[in-house]
Amino acid sequence: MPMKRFITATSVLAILSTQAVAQEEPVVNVYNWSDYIAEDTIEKFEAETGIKVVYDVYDSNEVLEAKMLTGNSGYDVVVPTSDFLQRQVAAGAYQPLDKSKLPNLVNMDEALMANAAAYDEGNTHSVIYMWGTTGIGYNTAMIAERLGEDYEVNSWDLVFNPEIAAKVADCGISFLDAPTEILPAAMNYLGLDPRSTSADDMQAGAELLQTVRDNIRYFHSSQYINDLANGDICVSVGWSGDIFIAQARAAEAENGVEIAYVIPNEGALQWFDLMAIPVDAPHPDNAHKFINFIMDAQITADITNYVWYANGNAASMPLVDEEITSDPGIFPTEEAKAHLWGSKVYDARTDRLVTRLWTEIKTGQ
Ligand code: SPD
Repeated sequence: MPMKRFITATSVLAILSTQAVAQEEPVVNVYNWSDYIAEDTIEKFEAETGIKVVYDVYDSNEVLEAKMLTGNSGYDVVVPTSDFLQRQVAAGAYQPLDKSKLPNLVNMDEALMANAAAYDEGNTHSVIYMWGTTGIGYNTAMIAERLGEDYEVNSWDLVFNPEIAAKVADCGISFLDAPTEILPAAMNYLGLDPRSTSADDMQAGAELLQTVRDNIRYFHSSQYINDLANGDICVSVGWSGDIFIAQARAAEAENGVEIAYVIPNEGALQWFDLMAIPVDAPHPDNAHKFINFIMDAQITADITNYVWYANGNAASMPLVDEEITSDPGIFPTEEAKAHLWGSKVYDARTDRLVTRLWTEIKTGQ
């Protein structure tokens, strides 16, 4: 996506100082991923601070990025993923955090924050919200029916090997509508560097995806949670916590559907979602209060316990359910970690190529 907006340091200061003197109304506008917060987080923040939260959701970094690069989104806190954050920071979309207003920063895991600093030097503009992997969720019974009881789901073969994918296509395969995640996974499956930006490598990944295209029922980044939980689809390339939410919803519904999540042996993308404050946020002080509140150990633990995503808050870990901390799909083993790759930031040329390839894949051209 082209950078539509470049904001100078002087204009940033001008915006910030105008906001600093203005009295803020007791409102904070938060824009976060869908299915990504505990049931009572907002209620607790409002009760503790008297600040009303206006909460909107999205399921795509591209949608968020379009708003951030256009400006005047009206949001005070947003939650971009690492690679998208990096280029939005470069475009001047976020204001530096005032760390004196974030005493709960001491709760954060230093090693994870150091990893996140690769995308935002010195963690100047952002704090980790949650992190996860992009792997495969599947309906254990439906896959066993089609591939045999002994078939172990541990490889991208399930979705990228055309013969295997064809055998499970009838019960429904979904892919995230996230080109910067699916294309690298396909490249990795072919033995190429998933972080490569070579046009040839990307073309090869796209060609692989075209060979399985007819087996994919849809590309969507949130619908799969309920569809998996209801048994309406049987395989999703999706985000770790979302698959576990599907698992929990099925268990709650007592509908006999059993869902599992796997980080394939060939490896998977590991990403961070980070809280940041748009440069033109109308309520930056309230935004800092909201971010600080989220970094409270109990609040973050409540979120992880509800959405089944790992967090970057060391102080919260003793408060996270053991069922979650011991699950290798949420906290990967050392062996699995060795095969994870981090998000790669694309320049405008690569971004245009990815967008074109993705459109061709989705439309089957
Ligand atoms: N339902 C919450 C999904 C959060 C996904 N974050 C996006 C990660 C992109 N790599």
